[in-house]
Amino acid sequence: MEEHEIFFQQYGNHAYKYNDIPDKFDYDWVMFKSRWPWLQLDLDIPYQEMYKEGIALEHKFVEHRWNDQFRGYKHQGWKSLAIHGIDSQKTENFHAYGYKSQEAAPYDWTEIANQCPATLKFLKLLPFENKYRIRFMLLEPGGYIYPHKDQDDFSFYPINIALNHPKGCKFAMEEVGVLPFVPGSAFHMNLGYRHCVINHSQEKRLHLIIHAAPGSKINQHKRLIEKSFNKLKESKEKKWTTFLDKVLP
Ligand SMILES: O=C(O)CCC(=O)C(=O)O
Ligand SMILES: [Fe+2]
Repeated sequence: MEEHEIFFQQYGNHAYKYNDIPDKFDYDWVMFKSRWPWLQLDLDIPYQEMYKEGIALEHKFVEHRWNDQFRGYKHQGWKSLAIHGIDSQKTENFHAYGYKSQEAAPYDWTEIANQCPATLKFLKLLPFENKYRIRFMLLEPGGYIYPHKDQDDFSFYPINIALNHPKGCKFAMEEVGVLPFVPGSAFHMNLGYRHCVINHSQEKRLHLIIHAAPGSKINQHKRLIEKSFNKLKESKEKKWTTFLDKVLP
């Protein structure tokens, strides 16, 4: 069996339960100390339009992290196209193109941005002053991404949005379980956990991944995280009361 198959045998049926939601919201705790694997964001996303815009540009997508194949870190059918970046087809991080830091790389809207008006409008409304890489990520039918992690700490960083999410497509984290992606859902991701993706469907899977920092929009970002935190709390409480209604006379 290959590594992604072993990974899904282990974690493919696990669900994650938040057992440690504090009563009071604390932005720094949620973002940097909670070690939560993901936080679903309370955002309205015109994902159907965004999907159409991304998939219309399919001919421009490039094989993502092709060189990793030689570092024992395998994937298949993983493609990408940047709407904000160094160039639409430079889909790797700044190191790969000789830049010393995120800030030193000449990130900007790429030439595909004006072909994606709904996506662009949505991205401009987000609470991020500093935008780095923002990419459409495609996973072909039968495609997979081997288990790997992308950071050494356990804080939230990129946002991953499902523009579609065919049945049979799964994104799982080690020791944690499967992310509850449905089309249009968005998660702040904690990629300190090893993770792995498979597309066991006949359809292409299209997500959007955003690397950005709030900068001067920190207060708006805090509000978004607080709203999302409250939603999470409400959904836990709702589950609990539904459970009590069932077990109590
Ligand atoms: O969903 C994807 O295409 C990327 C998965 C992944 O490895 C990541 O988000 O870091
Ligand atoms: Fe990753």
